[in-house]
Amino acid sequence: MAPFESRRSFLKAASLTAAATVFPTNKVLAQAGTSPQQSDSPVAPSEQDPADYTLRIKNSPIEIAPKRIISATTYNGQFPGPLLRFKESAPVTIDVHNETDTPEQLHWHGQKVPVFVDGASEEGTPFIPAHGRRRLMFTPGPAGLRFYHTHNRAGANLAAGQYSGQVGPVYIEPKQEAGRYDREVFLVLKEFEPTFSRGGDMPQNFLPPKKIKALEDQGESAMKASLAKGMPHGYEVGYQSFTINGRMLGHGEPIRVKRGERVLFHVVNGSATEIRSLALPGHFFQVVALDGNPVPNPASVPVLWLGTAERVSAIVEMSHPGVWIMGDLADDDRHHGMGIIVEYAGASGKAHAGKGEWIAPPKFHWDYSLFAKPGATAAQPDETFDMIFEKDNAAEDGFNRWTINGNAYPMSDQPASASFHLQQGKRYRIRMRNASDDIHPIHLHRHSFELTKIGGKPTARVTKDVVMLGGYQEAEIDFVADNPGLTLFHCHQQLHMDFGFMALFDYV
Ligand SMILES: [Cu+2]
Repeated sequence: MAPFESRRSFLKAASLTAAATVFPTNKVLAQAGTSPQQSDSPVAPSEQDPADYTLRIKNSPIEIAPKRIISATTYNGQFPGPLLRFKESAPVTIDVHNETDTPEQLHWHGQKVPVFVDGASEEGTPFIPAHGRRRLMFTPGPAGLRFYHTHNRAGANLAAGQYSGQVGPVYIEPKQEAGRYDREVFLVLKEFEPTFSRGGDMPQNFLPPKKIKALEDQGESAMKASLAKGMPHGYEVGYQSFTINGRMLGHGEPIRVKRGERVLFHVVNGSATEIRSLALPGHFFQVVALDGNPVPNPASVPVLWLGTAERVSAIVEMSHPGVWIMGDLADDDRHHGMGIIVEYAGASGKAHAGKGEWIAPPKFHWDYSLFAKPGATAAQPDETFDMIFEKDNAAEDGFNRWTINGNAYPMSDQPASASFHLQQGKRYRIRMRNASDDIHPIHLHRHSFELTKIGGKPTARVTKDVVMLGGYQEAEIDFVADNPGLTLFHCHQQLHMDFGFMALFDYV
């Protein structure tokens, strides 16, 4: 599949599935069960109207390279799912059909939506029943790059949750675009064919080195004690194949550019578990938005780093003709597909015929504060929550168990109670301390937050919904409680969230 490009080529998902968008049967509606329009009458009038968009969750073959065809649960039989373009504040109706045997949750990541549509069973969003349908109606926002993905727990099932192909980009058109550019290209980064291993090789040294000694001592001694008891290292996940927009490097349509063009890349890390990097030899990325939100200081950087579920919007001025590999810094992952060819018009020579050239960029620390307004945020929190994140090595059937302030979120289907209580309108600060050596991409549902301290440095006006917290590091985020209802807070690494790394906030 070609990279998603420009408004011109955008098709509404509904039109892609027009043949399948037939009048819903009563059977399907009965199974759907839970829609805001449904009361006592089985079919409310608005259920009869066609939806603006239709998504079908189904198991599909996906060709990630010629004759390399994998099986994945997808949206509309494709990977990534269709690009959904919304307008800020213009309500949409979306029918989600689940053609699989498993009840599903579709999460509207990064959007300020009610619990009823957010797509997290922990908050109380109804499941999309197996072989059923839910009609969702909501007002998209805030503007910018968002995405949608499954929010099912996978646990030990590597075919479930975000290990599958249930990831698609969302772009909510702002009233005014950040930065001047000639065209847009959407890139969804995603691995396939996962396997378990003992221990992993997560990149560690790309964040500024700001370890806190006390956290390190605590984490290292817990690990030593576990290993001394004869425990193995907890399971990690690795992958056989790596793709951008569902195609391995060299097997998709190249991004064709012209010298002097300014291309706005919207990059989504759709991985279940991995941190990704992206570089384009000889070029810089001017970062204009993080997680879809414009940054106050659009700095230029040689490499983008994205934790799971993070997004970066960055403008590249095409000033270095050639045929290049835009790819991950990890050689092994790039050799297994994590890259895409960028080809200048008229470029030829030794690097042609679909094979691009790769040059590793200079060493660079990914530091969110580069994009911030210097100094501390002006706003003061009404209340501060302290959180410490800890790993209990291999404690849960060989999986690492994760805790927030000593509590692992229950791994049963039973609803859990909220551990943090919010009052509407108040501003909260979360002071996060990571007593593990892993990097955690921390996500808050249904709210955006301001990054107020990272690597010991006060920051202001970087608005995000996921932030990577480095091993044995600390960070602070502020948010305003302005969207009542149960709200899930979790690490977005599937193996971490599935094994305890979640907490619920409620409004009291
Ligand atoms: Cu984590």
